[in-house]
Formats: sequence, structure tokens, C-alpha cells
Amino acid sequence: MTTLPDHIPPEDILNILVASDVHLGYAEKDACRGEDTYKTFEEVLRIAQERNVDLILLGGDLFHDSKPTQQCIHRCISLIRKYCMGDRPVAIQFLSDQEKNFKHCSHPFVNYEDPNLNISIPVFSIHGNHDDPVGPGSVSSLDLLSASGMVNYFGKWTDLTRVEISPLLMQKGVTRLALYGLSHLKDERLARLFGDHRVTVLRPRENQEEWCSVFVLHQNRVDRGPKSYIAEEMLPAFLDLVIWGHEHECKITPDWNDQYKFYVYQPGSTVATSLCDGEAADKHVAILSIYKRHFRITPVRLKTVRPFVLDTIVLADCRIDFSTEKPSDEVQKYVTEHIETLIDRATYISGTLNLSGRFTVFCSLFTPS
Ligand SMILES: [Mn+2]
Repeated sequence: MTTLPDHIPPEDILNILVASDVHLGYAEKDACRGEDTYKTFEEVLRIAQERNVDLILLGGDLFHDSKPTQQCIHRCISLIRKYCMGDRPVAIQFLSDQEKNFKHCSHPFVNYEDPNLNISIPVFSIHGNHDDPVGPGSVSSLDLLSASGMVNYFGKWTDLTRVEISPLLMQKGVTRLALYGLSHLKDERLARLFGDHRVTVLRPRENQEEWCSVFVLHQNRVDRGPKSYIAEEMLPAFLDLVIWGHEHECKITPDWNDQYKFYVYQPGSTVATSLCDGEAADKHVAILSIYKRHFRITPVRLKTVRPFVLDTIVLADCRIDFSTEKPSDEVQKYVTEHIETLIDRATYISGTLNLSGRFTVFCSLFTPS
């Protein structure tokens, strides 16, 4: 696990709240779950405020749909405005060419330097596959957030024959951060571009070794078929940390890539959008604290997320007496009792989080053929 040296003055530590795959608007029409994504996004922003972070970094899929409802955009803007605007000064200096970093934006400047805006916590985001702009020249939800000054939208790339990523350069005290972002591209296409050496990752011209290099992307990390994922080894070896969006399973400990000598951190989503094992793990955001090229990742468990208990019953492995006159009754009884146990467990977890009985239980059943 990574650490920071002792006794560092706080003015030299750059603190970032890292979250990904917030999926605002997911199931928003559902009578039970409709509020879930908004509640949790508010929790994320509150944590950022309470922990006094310098910025918020989102790894894509802030929205669940590429065309979110008006209500969804409205609620998103209201929440960011509530938590990220105000008189608290921003302590990071922005050093790179903003017109280059944000060249796809109508106002290609970092929001907290805009004299017309009063930003207390700048939000930086790439887009994911869900909030991807649809078609060339179209306006995405992140473009709306960028034009309204709510989000610094970076890492958008539209040339599909080559990719060139230049970092956002920031400094706080003696700590210098080179933040690389690449918004979602089709995995096959991006893997091919890496394979053909058509991806260039630029480095600061001077004192390259002094910069902490963090790369955020939104791609398959898990092998989901030939060439439809990005291997860690495709990324440049000079990186210190990779933040991997898109994978919804939250892994609170970063993985060390021994070949490339960098860490990979997978924040996971803040809401379960599918009924699978990876989504049943507890959801977290992280506070990434950087000092020079040292960093520490502190996971913060999210308390508003509906507990999700998932299990599988394999009837062949259960001690059910199939020789009785009506074996289906035995099965019915077994399954009912099992599911009641799962519901009890979910109710208990929900109670410990004060979620008054909000939870999801999903159980799949395998029957002998
Ligand atoms: Mn996602």
C-alpha cells in the first residue's frame, strides 16, 4: 500500500476526491430506487466538502444516459452548485495551456479561474460510454455542464486515427501533478491504436521526474473478448497511478503493476446498475493525497448506497430429499427459507446504515437438468 512521508505541511499535499460511474438518473422513474443516484451523488459531494479536498476527479459515466432527462441535468447542476461553489479559495495553480487542455469546450478555461464564477471545489471529469456524445458535433450532457461552468470537462478526443494526450498540469506547494485524461473510446479501436503506436502521451518539457503522473481512463479492464479491453501494459510506464473508470466493482486497494512500476486504482461505481457479484461489493469513493511523487489512497465507504445481497442456490448441491412424493414442495420450502435469510441479512445491513429497509436482494437458482 502506498504511503506519504511523515510531517508534511498540509499546504504541500494535493487532495483529490476520486469517484467514478455515478450514473445519475439510473432507474430514476423507479418508485423505490428513483432517488438512489441523487442521494449518493450528494453524499459524494458532501464528503468532498467535509474533507476539504482541492478538487474532485470523476472517471466517466456521471450520467447513466447519453441524453439524460431535464430533471436529471437540473438536479446535477443544483447539487454541484450547492457543494462546489462558494468563497473557499482553491489552492491549486493551473500551469498548462488551458486552451489546449479544454479545446473542445466552448469556454476553454478552468472554471475556478473564471472571474464570473465563484468556485470552491473544481470538478474535473472525462466522459464514459454512457455519457458519450452521440455523433460528431453533437452536444453532450458534459458539454452542458462545461458551458455552465460546473465541470471542467477534459480528455475528449475525436480523431479516431490517432490519439494525443497532453496533461493538465497543476501545482500545490511543492507538489506537481500531471493529470492525463482519456474519455471513453471503443475498446477495440483504442486497443488497435495502442497496438499501432498511434497513441502519444506527452510529458511536461522540464523536470519530468518531479511530476506525479496520474492517468484516468474509462475502458474495459477485464478481458471481455479478443481485443475488447485495454491491457495495463499498453499505458506508458512513466505513470505513477492509473485511475480506472468503467469497471463497477470497487477495489479499495490499488493494484501494483510490477512490470511497469505503477499502481492501478479502480474506484468502482457509486450505484449498482446490474445484478452481478462485482456490484455487490461495498461502494466507496477515495481521497487521493499526493505529495511530490508519493501518494496515499484513503477509501471512504458510502453510506447512502442501497445494500445489495446476492447469492446463488445450486439445487444439486442442496440437501433436499427429491424422493418424496412432492419434491417441488421441498424445493419451495428450501428456497423460501434461504431467501428469507438473505432478506434478514440485507435488512440488518440496511439498519446499520440507517437506510430504513432499503436494500436489494437477488438470488439465482440453478436446477438440476
Ligand atoms: Mn459505468
